[in-house]
Amino acid sequence: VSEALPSLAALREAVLAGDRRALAQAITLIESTRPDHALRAQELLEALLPATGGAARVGITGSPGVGKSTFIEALGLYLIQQGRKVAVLAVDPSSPVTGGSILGDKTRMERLMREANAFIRPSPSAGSLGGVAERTREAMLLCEAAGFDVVLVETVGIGQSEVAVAGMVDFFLVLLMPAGGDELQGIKKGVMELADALVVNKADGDTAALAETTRSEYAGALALIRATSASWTPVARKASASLNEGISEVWEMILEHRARLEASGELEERRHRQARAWMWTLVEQGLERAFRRDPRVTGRIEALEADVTALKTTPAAAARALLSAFQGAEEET
Ligand SMILES: Nc1nc2c(ncn2[C@@H]2O[C@H](COP(=O)(O)OP(=O)(O)O)[C@@H](O)[C@H]2O)c(=O)[nH]1
Ligand SMILES: [Mg+2]
Repeated sequence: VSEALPSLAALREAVLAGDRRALAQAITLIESTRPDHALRAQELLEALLPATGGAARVGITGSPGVGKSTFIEALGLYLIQQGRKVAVLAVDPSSPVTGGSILGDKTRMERLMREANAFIRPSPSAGSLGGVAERTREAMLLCEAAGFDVVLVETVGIGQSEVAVAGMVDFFLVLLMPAGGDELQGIKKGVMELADALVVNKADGDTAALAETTRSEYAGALALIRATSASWTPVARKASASLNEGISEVWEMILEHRARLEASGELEERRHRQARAWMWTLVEQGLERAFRRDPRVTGRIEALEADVTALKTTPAAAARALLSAFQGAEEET
């Protein structure tokens, strides 16, 4: 953050007024690694908290090439036509080099980018998945404070990022490729269990028939998974993002899910659960940082690790030794 930042009060007002430039600056502030920025960012978030929570939060995942960007652009443009304001965020810890390859790849959502009611932000470029996810979550709150009523969070379907994104949204959608026979391809059971819907994309041209076969296979697979909600059973659909087919239907489905979970109280409960889990994630991260930095711990880590590797002590005994060193230090300070 080289440019001078406006005062917090000014930034807060501008974000609340829906100023996209201010929103971008605010997100830059939360992504900054400077301690003074981190303090200001937290102050800003606190001040904006009452204005958050108003968006439909939708996570979208899928393997590279499945059509996430094309789908998000089609959905975003559709929503803007409906009078919505749409923010697109990304969690992409896989590519620190490009600073968010997800949104920087060949489909850049150029049409969506030109819309006054759209805001697109690539993944933060630095940090662990935990750090990236944390900042995306905060960015989502800022988008809500700026009046965006739909937040689409994109993540690439590799590693643990789906779990992180599913843990910050109201609806988690998995995009899939039309694929043959027994290769219920790519999708891990764990991801399937997170999904509120599976959507087979590219249901067009040569792959139209295959998309339908794939969809019905996934529908069968979903039926074997126990539903996690009393009011919603995950479904398998198909769409063609490039032909703009099935997009409005996907949105109707998301609204239906929303209406049902709102009526049953599950939507509120889901968000409460996510907020509590987020707090504990931060506590755990903070504790681990403090632990690793503690002088009484750091001095002993190397030797204990060596003992564990050489089978001179058990991991449990080594962990106990480190923890009591840490706790002893805590009590004396
Ligand atoms: N036939 C067809 N191609 C699509 C569709 N959606 C995306 N594609 C193409 O698939 C490729 C990858 O799309 P992209 O949106 O960049 O995928 P991402 O990597 O998941 O973001 C591009 O060449 C798109 O034009 C679709 O619905 N039908
Ligand atoms: Mg993409």
